[in-house]
Amino acid sequence: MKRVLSGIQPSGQLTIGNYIGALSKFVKLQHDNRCFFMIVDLHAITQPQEPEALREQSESVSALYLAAGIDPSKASIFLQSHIPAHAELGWLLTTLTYMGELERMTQFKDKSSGKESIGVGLFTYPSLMAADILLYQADLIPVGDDQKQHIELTRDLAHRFNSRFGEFFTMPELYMDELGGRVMSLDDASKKMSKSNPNPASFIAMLDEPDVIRKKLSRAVTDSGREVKYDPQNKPEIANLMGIYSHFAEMSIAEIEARYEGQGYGPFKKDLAEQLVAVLEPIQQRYREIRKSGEVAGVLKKGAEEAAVIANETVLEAKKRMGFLIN
Ligand code: AQP
Repeated sequence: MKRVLSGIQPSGQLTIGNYIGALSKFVKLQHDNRCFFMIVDLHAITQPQEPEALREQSESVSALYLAAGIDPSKASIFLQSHIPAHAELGWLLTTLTYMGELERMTQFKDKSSGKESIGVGLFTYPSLMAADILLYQADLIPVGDDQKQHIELTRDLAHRFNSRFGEFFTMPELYMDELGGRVMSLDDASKKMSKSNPNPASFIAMLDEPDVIRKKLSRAVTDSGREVKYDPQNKPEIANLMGIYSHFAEMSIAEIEARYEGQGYGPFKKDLAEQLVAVLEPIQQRYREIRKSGEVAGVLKKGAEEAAVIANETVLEAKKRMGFLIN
């Protein structure tokens, strides 16, 4: 069995970008792999978070994992902060990371651009992410396209550690399917759809009410043409919507083009909204039941107990190899 690890930040309401790029893949992979799915709260605080909002979002994301179909008897679901080994290995790997490597990270450039003061955590967080992955000796990392660079850094750090201290860390591989690499914003197809975008019209949240989904899609920016044709260069907005359609309806791009030939954008956008509602409404229903049941705390406790066994073992061995005295 391969080991699979991934996580999502509780930094806002999960979007369909998070669902396509990450969560829907978690659900698929849990059947044939040993899976660890975190809620990465230590990453979330690299941007300012109100304590009450962080608590609520951490619980909400955990409940959404369950509602989307992650089965806690198959996968370990836990909060990153519940396992101190993440921060510990994170520090060890930070000391092996070069400034130049972090300066090249496009996510850091995007998230820090235009800000007056930039937290050091935002800069060094890729080393913590490397620790998240290496702690579990993970083989496969299901993430969206925006995380590719961070996985490459993780591989470089694993290689650096192994060369200096002896072969130890497993070399992780990025797991991506052909669809769902990167979902773009509904108001600007040059930007990634993000849960922390202050404009709610730029994203569809997994918990948006059906009528809100319909409204947001009807207002999604498109070009002035009317041909539903996949042309990311010249028609990036429609190409983005077609990618979303393809994922939710499980249809190929060619099938979508054929279905909407000669019909214009109106019917396409309407049907897309219904495809989203058909998948998200049952998830929302389950989400409400899970929140009411109070089962999340128990799931997180069990997940952390399972994950801690492996994480503690790994960090102890890494410390031994680096020359720390162990009691
Ligand atoms: N637009 C996207 N398209 C495809 N995949 C995406 N992911 C995020 N946005 C898209 C994937 O979701 C997972 C969790 O992401 P994250 O919460 O750890 O951080 P992020 O990538 O920074 O996501 P957001 O939504 O943009 O959060 P904020 O706004 O808080 O920064 C990752 O696998 C990511 O690739």
